[in-house]
Amino acid sequence: MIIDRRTLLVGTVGSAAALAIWPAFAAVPPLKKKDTYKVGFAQTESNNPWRLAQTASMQDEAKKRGCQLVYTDAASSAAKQVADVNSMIAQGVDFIFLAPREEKPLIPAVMAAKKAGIPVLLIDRSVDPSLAKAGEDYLAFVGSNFIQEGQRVAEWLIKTTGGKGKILELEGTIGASPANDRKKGFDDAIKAGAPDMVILASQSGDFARDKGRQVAETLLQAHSDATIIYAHNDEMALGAIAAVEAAGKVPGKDILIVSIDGEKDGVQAIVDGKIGAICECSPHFGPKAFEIMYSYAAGDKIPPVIINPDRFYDASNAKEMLASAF
Ligand code: GZL
Repeated sequence: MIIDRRTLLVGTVGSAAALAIWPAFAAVPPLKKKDTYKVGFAQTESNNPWRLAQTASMQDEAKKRGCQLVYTDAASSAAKQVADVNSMIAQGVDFIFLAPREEKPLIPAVMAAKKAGIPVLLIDRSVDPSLAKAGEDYLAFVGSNFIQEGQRVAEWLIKTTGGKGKILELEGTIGASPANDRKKGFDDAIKAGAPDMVILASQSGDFARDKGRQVAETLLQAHSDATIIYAHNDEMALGAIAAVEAAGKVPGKDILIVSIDGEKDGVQAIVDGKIGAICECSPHFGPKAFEIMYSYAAGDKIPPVIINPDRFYDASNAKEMLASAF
């Protein structure tokens, strides 16, 4: 009877005999070279166009390559996402694509997959680097440079306003790497490049349109002198437009709004003059994610961090680029 590596590991991991025969994975578990795979994709939620576009991209690529996709939706719960990964392990997937909803709670899922001998590729979001390492605990991170996204939006603002303005910041999901890094990139760039600009308040809208609207309403009431809103994603920026208009102010005139993602409604809002600029964050992960998995199986060295390039939208190009927005 052939006991495959994973069964033995999962079945007897921790016993001296197992460790004697199967050394614990110091590095990322290997992936056998095959034509097709049974892969898991653990999504965070499906409550906005960005997540839906990412999921569609992964499902399309799995279908194109004839891979069986075990898809889960954590419905905005990090705890459920951990359970989802554990269920994929129990189903014996060959490989896991994971977009960790928050940086710390998903560490046990990454480690459980490693212990089970299943390589994990982090797509879009990452985990706390002090708790898990690329190239050791998981294969790699592929996604945008979120710090740079925040910096690019800040630089556009400084240039456009001559370094003047009072900012309200709508943060993404608390504990999520894009929220942490978009805040760091933006706030540090404003501090360093525009001493006269001030961030009046900063609060999470959880990357959601209605929550973003509610938070923007509250902050606008508390800070009637605000002249800028920086939203960590378009959904919250679109919510903020509604809040600005409800406050009897004109978005793009009284309040300059900037954002990140590049969803169709967001780019259209630039065309309509309601949003000033958006740094793109492409959700189209499918082709690259599967290419990395097959390259890994073929024995190629995979870099620990693979950055997706982001385009930038403003009034100079939004109209012509609208068709290519997601
Ligand atoms: C960013 C991604 C974020 C998007 C949001 O890579 O994780 O999650 O910016 C989405 O729109 O909810």
